[in-house]
Amino acid sequence: MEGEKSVKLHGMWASPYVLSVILALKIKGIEFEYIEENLFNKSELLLKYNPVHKKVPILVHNGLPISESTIILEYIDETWTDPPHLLPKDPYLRAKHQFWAAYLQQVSEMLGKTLTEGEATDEFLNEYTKKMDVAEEFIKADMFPNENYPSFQDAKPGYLDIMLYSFFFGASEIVEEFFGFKLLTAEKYPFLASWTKALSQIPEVKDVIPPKAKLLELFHVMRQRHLQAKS
Ligand SMILES: N[C@@H](CCC(=O)N[C@@H](CS)C(=O)NCC(=O)O)C(=O)O
Repeated sequence: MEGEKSVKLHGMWASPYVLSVILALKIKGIEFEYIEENLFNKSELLLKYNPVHKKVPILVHNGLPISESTIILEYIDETWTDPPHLLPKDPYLRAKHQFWAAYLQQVSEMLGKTLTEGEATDEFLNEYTKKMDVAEEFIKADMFPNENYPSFQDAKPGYLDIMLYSFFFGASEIVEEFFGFKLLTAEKYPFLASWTKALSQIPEVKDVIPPKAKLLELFHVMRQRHLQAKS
C-alpha cells in the first residue's frame, strides 16, 4: 500500500504531543522510524519541515512533512484506513471526541505552564480543580453514559483515549512532586483515574511511556532554566 512506504517521526521523548502520535502509530500498527530531536539545538530537518512553529511532533510520510499533533492523528486515521479507527465515522460523535480531546489538552497545558513557570497559587489550584471536576463529570455523562467506566477488553484506544493518556499519564506524580498533593486520585476522580489505569495496562501504551523519574528531572531543569532567565 502506498501509505506504508516510509514513515518517520521527529519527536522528543518527554513531549505529550509526540507521545500521542507514537500511540496512534502503535495502535494502528504502522511501522515508523523515530528521530529524537534536541529542542535546545534543533536540527536542520526540523526547521525545514516545520519552519512556522519549529516544534515536534513532525510526521514525515513518503517525504511529506505534517505538523501539529491533532492534525497528524487525523492524517494517520484517514491515510491508514484499516481498523482500528481512531475517530468515529459519525460526524457528531467525532466532533464530541475532538471537543473533549481539545479540552483535556487545554487543561494539561495550563498545568504544564504553571509547573515549569509559576507557583501553585490558590487561584491556580481552584481554577485547575474546577476544570478537572468538569472533565470528570461531563466526559463521563457525554461519552460513556451507559457504561460504568471505559474498558479496552474488546476495543483498541481511540483519539480521545490517546489524548487523555498522553496528557495525564504522568501528571499525578509530577503534581505531587511539585505541589505536594495527588491529582488523579480514585477517590476524587474515580472515572478519570479508572480510565487512565485501564489505558496504562494496554501493551501499546505500556511500551512507550517515558520513565517518570526522568520526566521529573526534566521538569526540575525546565523550572530552573525559567527562574534563571527571569532573574
Ligand atoms: N500544538 C503543537 C504543540 C507541540 C509542542 O509544543 N511541542 C514542543 C515539545 S512538547 C516543542 O517542540 N517545543 C519546541 C519549542 O517550543 O521551541 C502540537 O499539538 O503538536
